[in-house]
Amino acid sequence: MGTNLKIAVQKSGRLSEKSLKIIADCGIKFGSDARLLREEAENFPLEFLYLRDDDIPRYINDGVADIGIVGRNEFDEQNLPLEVIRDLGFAKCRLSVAVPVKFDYQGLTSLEGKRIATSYPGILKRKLAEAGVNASIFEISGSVEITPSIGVADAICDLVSTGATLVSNGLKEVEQIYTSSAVLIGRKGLDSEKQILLERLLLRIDSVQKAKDYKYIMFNLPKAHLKEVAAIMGGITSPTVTELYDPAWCAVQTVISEERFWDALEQLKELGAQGILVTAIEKLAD
Ligand code: PRT
Ligand code: ZN
Repeated sequence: MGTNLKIAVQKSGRLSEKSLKIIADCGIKFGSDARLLREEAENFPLEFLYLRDDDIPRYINDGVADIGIVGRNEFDEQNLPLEVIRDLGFAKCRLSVAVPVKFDYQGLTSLEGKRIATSYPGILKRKLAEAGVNASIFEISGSVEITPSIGVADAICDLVSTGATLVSNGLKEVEQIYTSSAVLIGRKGLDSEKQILLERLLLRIDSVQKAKDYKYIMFNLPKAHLKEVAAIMGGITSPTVTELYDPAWCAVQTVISEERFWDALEQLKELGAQGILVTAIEKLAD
C-alpha cells in the first residue's frame, strides 16, 4: 500500500459541506458512511480525518494530518508554523468589535480600560497593541454576543456574517478588524511523496475553483462583426470560429469571465449575435 495524503475536514459545522463539495468536485469518491471519523477515498490516495475545526491546525502541526480546511481566523489565532496553501473563498466572515447600541464609540481608543469578550484573544491582542490600547480580554469559547447584556463585558470581538446576531443582542458593529474565509492549510516541508500527491490534488482543486469564475458561451454572429466581437470577448484564448451554411454568418465559442459576462452579453446583442447559449464550466485547466 502506498502513501496517503491526510486531509482534516471539519466534522460538522459551517465549513463541512463546502469543504467536502470541493473535494467531491475533484472527482474523488468518498463518503460511504457519515458516521466514520476517518476514511480513505476510493479512487485517490487521500485519507479524511473528520475533526473539530479548532483541533485541525494542531493535528497538522503534530503530523497526524498533512493538510486541512479551516477558517483563516482559526489559523491565524493559533499562530502555528503552518502555511496557507490556497484561499478557498467560501465561509466569508469578518472579525469585528461590537458594542452596546448606546455606547459612544469613537475608535479603538474608546476601548481603553474596557473589558472585551472574545474567542479570538490572539488576533484582538495584536490589534489592540498596534493601536496602543490597553483593555482586558475576557476569553470565552461561545455565545460571546450575550456578554454585554449580562454585565460581564463592555464590548465584544466576534465573527459576523449577516450581523443579525449582533442586532438581536442590542449590539452595533463598530470596527472590522479582520476578514476571513476558508483556507487550505498544510505543514511546511512535506516529504516528497506527499508533496507529489498534494500537487496532484491542487491541480484538481484549482481547475474546479477556476471553472466557477468562467462561463462557456456560444452564439451565431454576422461575420462582418467578428473583429469587434473578438475584442469584446477577451477569453482565455481567442474564440473558436466555425463556418455556417450561410456565408454571411459564423458560429463563435469561447470562455468568458463571470464578472465580464453581463456587459459582454449586451454588446453581443448590439452586434447582432443570435442564439446565445451560455453554460457553466465544470473544470478548467490551463
Ligand atoms: O464544532 P466546531 O468547533 O468544529 O465548529 P465551530 O462552532 O467552532 O465553528 P463553526 O462551524 O460555527 O464555524 C467555522 C468557521 O466558519 C469559523 O471559524 C469561520 O471561519 C467561519 N464562519 C463564517 C463563521 C461565520 N461565518 C459566522 N457567522 N463562524 C461563526 N459565525 C457565527 C459568529 O460567531 C456569530 O455567533 O455566527 C454568528 C454571527 O452570524 P450572523 O450571520 O448573525 O452575523
Ligand atoms: Zn470550533
